[in-house]
Amino acid sequence: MKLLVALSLVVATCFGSTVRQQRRFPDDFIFGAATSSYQIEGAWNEDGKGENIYDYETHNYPEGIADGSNGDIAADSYHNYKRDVEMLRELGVDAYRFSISWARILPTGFADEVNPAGIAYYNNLIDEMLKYNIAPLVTIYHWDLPKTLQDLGGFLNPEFVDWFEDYARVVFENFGDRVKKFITFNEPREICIVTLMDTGSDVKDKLNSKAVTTYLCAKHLLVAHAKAYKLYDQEFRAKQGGECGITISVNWFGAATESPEDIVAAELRRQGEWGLFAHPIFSAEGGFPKEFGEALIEKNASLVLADFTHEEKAFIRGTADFFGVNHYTASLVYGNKKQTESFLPSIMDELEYNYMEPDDNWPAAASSWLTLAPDSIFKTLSHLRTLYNDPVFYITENGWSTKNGLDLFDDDRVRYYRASMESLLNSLDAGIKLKGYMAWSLMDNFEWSAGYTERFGLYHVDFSDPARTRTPKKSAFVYKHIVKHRYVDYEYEPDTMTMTIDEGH
Ligand code: GBH
Repeated sequence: MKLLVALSLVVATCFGSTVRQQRRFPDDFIFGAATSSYQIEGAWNEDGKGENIYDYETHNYPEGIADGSNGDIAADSYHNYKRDVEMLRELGVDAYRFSISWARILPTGFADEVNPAGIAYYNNLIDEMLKYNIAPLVTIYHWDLPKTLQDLGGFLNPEFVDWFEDYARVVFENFGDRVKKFITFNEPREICIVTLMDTGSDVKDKLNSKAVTTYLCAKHLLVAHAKAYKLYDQEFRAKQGGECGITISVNWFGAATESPEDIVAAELRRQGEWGLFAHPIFSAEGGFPKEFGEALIEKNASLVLADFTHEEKAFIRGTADFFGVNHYTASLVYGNKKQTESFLPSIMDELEYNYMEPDDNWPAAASSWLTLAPDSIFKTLSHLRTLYNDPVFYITENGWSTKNGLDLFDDDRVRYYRASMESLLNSLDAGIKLKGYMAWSLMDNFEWSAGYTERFGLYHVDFSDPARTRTPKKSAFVYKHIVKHRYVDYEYEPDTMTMTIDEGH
């Protein structure tokens, strides 16, 4: 009897693995994990760091954050970076995507005053990673604008493009000898449409009361991106030999049915959600997306005021070595229903966006906006590939939220990551030039307006413990297994919840 059980187990295991092994990730596919400075670092006013807009907003308008919290200490990665690298080694990943805090290295926002302690922090982190062959993927801007620059109008001031170029130069000069992949901006859409709405103050009235600010922000951001890209290309690439791209949030927006209205509405939604930022860089003709622009111009809307000049279009076109995609979820768009309630009275209203919602059958995460939609990475990348002539992609974020609490057995997150892996494999099978995948997030962190109530980490962080102890969740073990064996093993269960570092890491 015992023998029989044992035998059938062997058979089942062999069968399982031979089937799965037909779909493997190539050896040079880069697996990693991601974070961002404000969400993990803490040390908000230590060692000469300047104040940024999130310091300011969370301190002055805590009511805008679900639990009234802030990133003053967060996961305290400023003091725990060695443990962070140890976690990356435990996972066995090839890369770590983190961001630089602008105000930590340039406390006034301007490049004439560099903070040596800030530079030292990132040098230490990078050097620690490189000891173990973990490649840094550096996001230059992940939302934490120096407050001084916001006071001068932030992204709405045309000078922004020069401030950013100067800042990018400091980053390339100091870290480019060791960092071979730079991302200028994380999620322009969230910067120009959503981010500031996330915080407590009524920034909507202060600076986003008209859609024109969205388009102006987009325009300045894109020119700043292009300037930084050209700076890298002309002054650093020859000696540093790296690459520079941008990360855009691209969720999948599909037509709810095959009806022509739904199809048109979905296309317009895609253009307004991410085409606004992707089209100027990745399309052959450049500029804001055509149908979207026409729809707005017809309504005499404010895009006209912020459109690109012919020179700007040409300047921005083609300025990315890769397309970073943050992908989380999908929605179905209905052409026959207008969105009744939009969360900001600007771009949505101008366009009279059509209604969208996830399918009822898609499992829901702790975050209201996040569901597990079928094969949505593949749908997204296939679409982008066709539109933008087959660029190189990295998935720079993808992940699942659970509620606050010590929930180490995160089977929902495991299910989500496994589904993502299948969708990545579908993309690779189709010949899409997808080179890597970063899980969001390495650890629980300050989830913007949700504070610490929603958690995305592969590692749990105890925010009530001064040591900010990190503990691997089940998903960390499952991800590690995938990274190591290069396929998705549905039978795999960690037999202990104690992590070790494998040889060679
Ligand atoms: C990413 O944004 C960010 O890059 C990262 O910093 C963040 O931690 C991660 O995702 C998880 O959220 O609450 O209905 O108003 C993803 C895009 C845009 C998703 C803003 C949440 C708020 C929607 N995010 N959105 S709502």
